[in-house]
Amino acid sequence: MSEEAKKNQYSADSIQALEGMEHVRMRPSMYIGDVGVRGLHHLVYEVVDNSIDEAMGGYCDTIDVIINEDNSITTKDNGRGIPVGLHKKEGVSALEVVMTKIGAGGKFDKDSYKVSGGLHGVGVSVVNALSIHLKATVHREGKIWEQEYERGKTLYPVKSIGESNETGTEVTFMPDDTIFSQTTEYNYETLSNRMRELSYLNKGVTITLTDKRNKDEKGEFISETFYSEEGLKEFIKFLDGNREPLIRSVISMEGEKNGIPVEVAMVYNTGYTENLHSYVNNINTHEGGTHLSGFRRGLTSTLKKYADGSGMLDKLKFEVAGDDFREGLTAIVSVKVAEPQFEGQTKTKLGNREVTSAVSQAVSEMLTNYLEEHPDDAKSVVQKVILAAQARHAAAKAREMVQRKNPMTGGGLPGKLSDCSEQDPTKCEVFLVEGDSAGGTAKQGRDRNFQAILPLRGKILNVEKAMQHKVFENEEIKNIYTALGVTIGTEEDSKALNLEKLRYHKVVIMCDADVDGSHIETLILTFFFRYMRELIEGGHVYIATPPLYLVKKGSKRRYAWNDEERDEIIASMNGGAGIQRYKGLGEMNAEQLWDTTMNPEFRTLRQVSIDNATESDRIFSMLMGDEVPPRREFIEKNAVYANIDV
Ligand code: 0RA
Repeated sequence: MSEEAKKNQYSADSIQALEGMEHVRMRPSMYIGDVGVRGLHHLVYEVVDNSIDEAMGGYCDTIDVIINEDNSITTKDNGRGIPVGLHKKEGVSALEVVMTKIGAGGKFDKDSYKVSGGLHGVGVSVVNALSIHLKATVHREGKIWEQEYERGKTLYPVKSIGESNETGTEVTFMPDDTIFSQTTEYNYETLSNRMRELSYLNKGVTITLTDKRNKDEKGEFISETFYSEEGLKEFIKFLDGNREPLIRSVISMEGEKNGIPVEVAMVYNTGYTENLHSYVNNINTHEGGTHLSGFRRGLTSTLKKYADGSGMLDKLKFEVAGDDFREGLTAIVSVKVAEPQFEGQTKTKLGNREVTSAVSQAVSEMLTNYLEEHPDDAKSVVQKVILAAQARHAAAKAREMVQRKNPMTGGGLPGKLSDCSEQDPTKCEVFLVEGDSAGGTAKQGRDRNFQAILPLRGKILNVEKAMQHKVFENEEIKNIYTALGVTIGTEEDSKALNLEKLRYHKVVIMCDADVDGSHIETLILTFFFRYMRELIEGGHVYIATPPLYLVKKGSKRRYAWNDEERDEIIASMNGGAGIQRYKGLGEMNAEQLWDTTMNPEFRTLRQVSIDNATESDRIFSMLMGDEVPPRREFIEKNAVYANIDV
């Protein structure tokens, strides 16, 4: 190539790079999912994932994440450091290529074992493109190197700013508030949960999170260090710590099957829920996939074989089904796949076929060994399976009753439901209201064209502690099923939900804004989480937010949803205002309830989503489970109401 041609080639490439970066800024959601709270936090995960990659290659064991005072983020690792030498093809430093070329990531490093990398696996350049300012500092080859960028544009060539006998990479970035227009404020809990999760998924790596925005009582910055010696085994103990164990120890394995690294840990508790969590390349696969199928297959075949051989099933009059083996089971499956195919609505379902048998084999070997070595535990598990099978039979009968009463099968709607007249479910809303009196107000206040009211009597059943058939026998829960028009249960999965005939696309939980109301809200959410998760995942579940105060002066009436708002309104009225604190929905009249809480033009509905199923699961088991002390501690720590982000 002539010099001229080379020059042209170089500028052509840099234009392409620029276009790539511009494209990220034009269509950020394509790269990071969304530009809300989730996307904002995704930036941190993206950078940390690169450090985790270094750790997985065995080059790094310490990662620091700092939320700076100004809400910018600093991450540091002691890996090899991003290469700084000339990148031949691009004609600039490799560091600059990694930082400014979309998809460059570690491509020029084919030998390294690279399987991590965010939900979208897009690389640090995306973070750079979406930051007002980013500074990269690399310790490598005896020197400290530095380069800075603004909205992804290089400010100066990579330069050496000193000497160093260490290696590692440090990145500080400030998210662009013109892109993250909703908020650029980082949530400590969210980052803390993810760092904890990462430390369990990558044992031996020390991850420290520090929040320089806040100090504790001793005047030190809020900080946590996560380190796991035993990985998933400890993760299980963390998740299941609030449940009563059925067997003595956590069953776990770690190894490679057909070239696929597989890690599994599981334990049985005395409860009735099934808690399976799966990861691919450190990403939580909410929708499961081939690795989870492999787990189920291995578990069922191994336990069935053992149970058959034990003779314990001989007196059972019916077949044991797949579900029965998973009651009271908490398990985590983590695999590393070189080229993962993600499918499903939220692209969190693993599609790679070859993974099923790898995990299935791994689980069979692990479990066969454990059962042979722990006959007492094996017996407890088989007994539990038998009980589950019996309960399933009882539940099937109870469920039949629910189905029979289903409007689609001619059973009619619950008597307490005040239905709306609109027939198109996408336009319909149903309010689940605590108590008959509030139900009455809501019924008067609503727009009967598209809003239906279902009053629920007092505290609904705590499904966390109840066996399945009790759940299906419960009057309020039966009403919810029939009112919503959803059907349940297939042979394979007794809780699978059919949403095709959902009668309302918005299901709104409307409770008092006090401790009792919060408790009821949590009970209903627990039920949805355990028995109608698809409803939450489909974005159909909402929480109404009634106001806390009415501020009156003369004929002026204004509502406040918190103390701050209340004080502002009082100030704006120049004194003399009367304040009424609403203790419950019942204290509002129909018109007030409509104006503040039900009218789509003025109300605020909080949509319920499952951001982190693993954490939600742990919190529900803690809030609603048997072990009282941790629950009390949690509730006390979180003052009046534990506002769970589910
Ligand atoms: C490309 C190649 C190599 C390392 C990295 C990237 C790297 C990236 C990041 C991002 C944060 N921390 C990081 N640490 C390393 C390989 C370097 C070599 O071969 O020496």
